[in-house]
Amino acid sequence: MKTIYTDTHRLQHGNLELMDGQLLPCFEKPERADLVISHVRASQLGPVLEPQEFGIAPLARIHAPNYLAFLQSAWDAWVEEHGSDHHALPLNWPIRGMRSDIEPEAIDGKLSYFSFDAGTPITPGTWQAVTRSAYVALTAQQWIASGERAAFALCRPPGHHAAADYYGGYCFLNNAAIAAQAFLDQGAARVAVLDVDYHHANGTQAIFYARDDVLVLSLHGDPRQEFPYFLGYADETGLGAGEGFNANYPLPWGTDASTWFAALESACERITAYAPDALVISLGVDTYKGDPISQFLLDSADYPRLGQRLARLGLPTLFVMEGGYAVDAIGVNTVNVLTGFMQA
Ligand code: SP5
Ligand code: ZN
Repeated sequence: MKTIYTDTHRLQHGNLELMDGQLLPCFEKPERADLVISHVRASQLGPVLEPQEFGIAPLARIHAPNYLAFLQSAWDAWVEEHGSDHHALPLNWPIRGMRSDIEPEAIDGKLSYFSFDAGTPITPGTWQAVTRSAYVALTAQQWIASGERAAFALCRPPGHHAAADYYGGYCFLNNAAIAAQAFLDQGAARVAVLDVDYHHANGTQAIFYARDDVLVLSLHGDPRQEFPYFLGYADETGLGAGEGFNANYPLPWGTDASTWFAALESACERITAYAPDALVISLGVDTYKGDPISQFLLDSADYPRLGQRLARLGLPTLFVMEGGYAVDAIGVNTVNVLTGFMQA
């Protein structure tokens, strides 16, 4: 299996995120992808290739023009207002009854208008890093479109919390959604996106919620207990033409492998019934028992089994890297999924 990767991810290197009442060093840090790529290289998985350039068009198939314009200009606008000593974080959000329909002029207002958390700093290299991360996904998608059974897009920053016009949860551009749309634009009739990251795929869900050409499925920490709290319930099944094409599997804190794999089995049955032309896996390994911000109990030896089950779906499969914060283990766990897939 080919891996697509670029060092450009290191340009997203935030200093601080708001967590547990403190400004803590960012959990979503360059060492994550560095560890994964070094484990890929040490394994027999296959070659590592650089991404190609795709310009703005495939990003604009998913994201709103004013949102892309904001992301591209946000750091410069921040520096003009606040200088470059601190990375850009939002401060307040429009809760019930406040206006959320007008993009403010001031950069602090814009940051809040386009974000949903204070864990996702914008830095000097954010735009460069996030566009290259999307190009990693698009390059891997092209390999599959040209006949590869599977490919691994080692994206960083991750993408699944980003919607058409908002960022958060360490995500800015929805790499998996951009790749899924590319399959459709190249002639696929149906694509399934299965998100196995610990957190709900709120951005991917929102992007495709009213559509029947993308089936979105997500296994995740129950939003009653877990971030992002305001989406990911089981009764969110799609809207209009999209009714029946969204499936959530919320699971409680402390979920172990047997419960998690039972939910995976249900999701896999839904995918088989949908009979998509391609499958995108949003691959987070923050389901690991040692993850510092998550509360599931999967062990490293469980990840090959995930890859094996996905291989049995028999579909062209694009793996897109999402979360996973136990830096010591994320290389092993990620490569375990991929080698499990290859061996099946
Ligand atoms: C891509 C991805 O995995 N994003 C995850 C974003 C999580 N953001 C912070 C969640 C904080 C939940 N509380 C953790 C408490 C740790 N003491
Ligand atoms: Zn996650």
